[in-house]
Amino acid sequence: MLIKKKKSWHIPASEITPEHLFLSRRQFMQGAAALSLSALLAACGGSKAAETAPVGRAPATNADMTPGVVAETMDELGDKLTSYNDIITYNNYYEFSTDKQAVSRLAAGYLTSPWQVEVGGLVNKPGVYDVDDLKSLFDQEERIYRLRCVEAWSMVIPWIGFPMSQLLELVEPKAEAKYLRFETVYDPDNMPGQKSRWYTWPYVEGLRLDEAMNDLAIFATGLYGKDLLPQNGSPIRVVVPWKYGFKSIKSIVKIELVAQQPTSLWMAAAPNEYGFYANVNPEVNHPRWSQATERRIGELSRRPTLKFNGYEEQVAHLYADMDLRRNY
Ligand SMILES: Nc1nc2c(c(=O)[nH]1)N[C@H]1C(S)=C(S)[C@@H](COP(=O)(O)O)O[C@H]1N2
Ligand SMILES: [Mo]
Repeated sequence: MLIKKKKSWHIPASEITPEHLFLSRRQFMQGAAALSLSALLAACGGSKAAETAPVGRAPATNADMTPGVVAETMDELGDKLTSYNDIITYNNYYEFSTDKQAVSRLAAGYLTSPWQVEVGGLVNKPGVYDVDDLKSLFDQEERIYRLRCVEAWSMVIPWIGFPMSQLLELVEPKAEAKYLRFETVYDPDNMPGQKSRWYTWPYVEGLRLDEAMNDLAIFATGLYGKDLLPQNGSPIRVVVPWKYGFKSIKSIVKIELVAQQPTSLWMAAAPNEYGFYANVNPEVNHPRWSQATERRIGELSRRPTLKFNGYEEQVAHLYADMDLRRNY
């Protein structure tokens, strides 16, 4: 008898609740207004990010689909690594597409070298860093983390990167600095999704400074023993594993230390659905679906979602005096 195995990336459409299917007419109108404003801004010379980052794309080549060498095959809970193929072909990256299975193709050949990251705002030592220099300045470590998307699917990914705290110590945040604000590259000519009027580009995310100083928070430059591919946020991205995946912002060009809580792209798009903290929490449902369980990519049955995505011991103290229902 021939048993036809479902492809591991196949997920019945009924299980997926895309983050993007929510915009009301009012938000659509705001989006339209934002578009005409950004068109005006572009006419005035474009964004700073577009000037500091390389833009363009190389002819798409056959990307190497073989993983590199990893030190471990499981996370600390005994969950096995998601396959390299799933990690590089099932992606949320709205700058390229809202279709997870189209992102890797559309991002293929996107040029991410050389690449600079500007670190500024409320710091004593602002600077512009070449990603290659960051990689030699700080030891690169492997960190096996669970990634839990707010859409209720998850993966286990062996990242390569360095703790955020190391870069922060280098730039010396001032006493007034309370938050970090991250920005993804703005490059609509090469990122077709950025032509969409539904979102306020560039993608922005933020963390509280003490969250960023936590040892779990890293800047990732690789996974599965190799440099990141464009679809995973090459050449450098944030990874904060106790928060929903959307906090782990890809392909960053700017990090600013600020006094006020930044407004992320998702907070601007749907403030009633996405808050600043976005800590993984099975007890607080998304307004449109349950967060109690999740589907691990490559597995068939669902599993319970863990508070703080299983990192409670390391991070719960950061939120000791907070109401996690109000601060969602
Ligand atoms: N700039 C940017 N960063 C982003 C996103 C995005 O659309 N744009 N999607 C987020 C979401 S919703 C998730 S779940 C993760 C997915 O990361 P992965 O594709 O590397 O698994 O990236 C996050 N970072
Ligand atoms: Mo996500």
